Amino acid sequence: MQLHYIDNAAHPSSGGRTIPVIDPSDGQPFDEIQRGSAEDIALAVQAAQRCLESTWRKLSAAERGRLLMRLSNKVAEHADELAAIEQRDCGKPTKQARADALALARYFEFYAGACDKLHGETLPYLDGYSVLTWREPHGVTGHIIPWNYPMQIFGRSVGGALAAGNVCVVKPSEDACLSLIRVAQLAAEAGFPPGAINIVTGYGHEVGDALARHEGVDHISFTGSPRVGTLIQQVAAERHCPVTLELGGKSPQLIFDDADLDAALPFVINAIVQNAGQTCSAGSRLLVQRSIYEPLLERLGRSFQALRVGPAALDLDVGPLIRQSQQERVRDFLAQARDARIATVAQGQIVNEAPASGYYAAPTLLRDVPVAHRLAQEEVFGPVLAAMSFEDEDEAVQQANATRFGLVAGLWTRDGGRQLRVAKRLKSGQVFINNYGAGGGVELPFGGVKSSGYGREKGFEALYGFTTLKTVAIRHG
Ligand code: TXE
Repeated sequence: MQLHYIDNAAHPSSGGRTIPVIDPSDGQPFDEIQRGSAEDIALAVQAAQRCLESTWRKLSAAERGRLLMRLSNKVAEHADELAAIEQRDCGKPTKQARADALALARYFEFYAGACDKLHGETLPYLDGYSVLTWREPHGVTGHIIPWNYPMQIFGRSVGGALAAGNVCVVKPSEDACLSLIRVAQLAAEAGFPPGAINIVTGYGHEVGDALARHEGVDHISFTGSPRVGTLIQQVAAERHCPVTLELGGKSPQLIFDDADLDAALPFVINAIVQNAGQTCSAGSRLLVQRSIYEPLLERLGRSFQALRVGPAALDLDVGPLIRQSQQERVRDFLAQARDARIATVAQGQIVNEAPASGYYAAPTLLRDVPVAHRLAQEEVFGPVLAAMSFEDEDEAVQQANATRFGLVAGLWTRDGGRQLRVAKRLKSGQVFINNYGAGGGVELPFGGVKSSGYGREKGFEALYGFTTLKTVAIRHG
């Protein structure tokens, strides 16, 4: 049985209720988490506030950096343990679970080094004045984390917030809490004072909502669905609390006829099957120049057929989806594709070892998906790639921008002028040219435009979002 982690100690929920933890590989419960309440959130916020006043705000930036570095080392030492926890809880194949644990260590390492590089400025002003700016932490930051990459999203948001001098109350997804409870324990072992990192588990509409509403929370970082992002924004607006929102995407991969296809195809496939397509930056739309559309689909189809899906521990190309409702969601999208007579080019194989009760979905390549169809507009959050063709640069850009989202875009062409022309016209927070994701670099600011949200996490840029700027004007007298 897992408990909340508040003030560097395990806490049962005030209501005494729990939620079962299900293994997505077989659909069976294997643990329980606390079903938290607004009271538990209040307790965690008070712990964070006490920490801020008594210790945290008195630490120098360098001391915060040393703590984060110690935590990075702890996470790296426990990478196998954390990966095993994540594998069972989220259904991640071994390679992905391990990559997530190592990415978490890398986030803490990056933000450890960033702590003492964040500074304000002095500004030229009237004679007789000196004007300076201070970058100050918001105070208590609230972090609402989804289930697709718990460790990575914790690393990028909590890592940045702590580096900037905030203390954190974290509400992980009810579908994926276990690794983050363990990370909070490791933080205590690394020397983080009680109250710096607090974890309260439970349902979004109960604990997440209470966190977003709590007057003592000074900033909210949310990653999740556009629907809940809107709710958070509304709740936060009532008390003018700043928010950072990352709400997913329908990211295009544009392939022009001069592209290096040998290089492109592994990226195109990985971008939609990684984590079973449950990735905010999944490359879920494939836009191909008409002259190479047919041969490319044929090649890609063969690769899709070879993809194997099965239980996380088998470490195949694709693991299960997180829960039954996500599996139903993917099936529903595919049923709509059939109804609209959208043709399937190829599907991967669910291997025999997969128990019938796990939440599996075969990777699916669809062709000629109309731009206005839901499959080209909405996030499936499963391994479903929607292909369509374009004639020229203008049509490519128009199709790429024709959704409400704008998180990431991939662009494949050898033409240097076209690389920059098209990249400038794409409405998205990141553009990858002749690659996709750049290896996930923690240094690279990440976030969207339009319904993909706003604000940036990752990289140094995140620290500006986790601080507020104070202007201090001194008259010399
Ligand atoms: O997300 P939710 P769900 C997308 C993806 C997926 C869909 C639904 O398309 O298929 O959203 O997933 C908490 N107040 N993404 O339903 O509900 C919740 O407990 C405060 C994209 O799982 O948005 C969890 O911790 N918090 C995405 C977190 O919000 C609330 C990642 C996300 O869950 C809340 C996940 C409330 N009223 C899903 N209701 C990405 N951008 O990567 C829920 N939560």
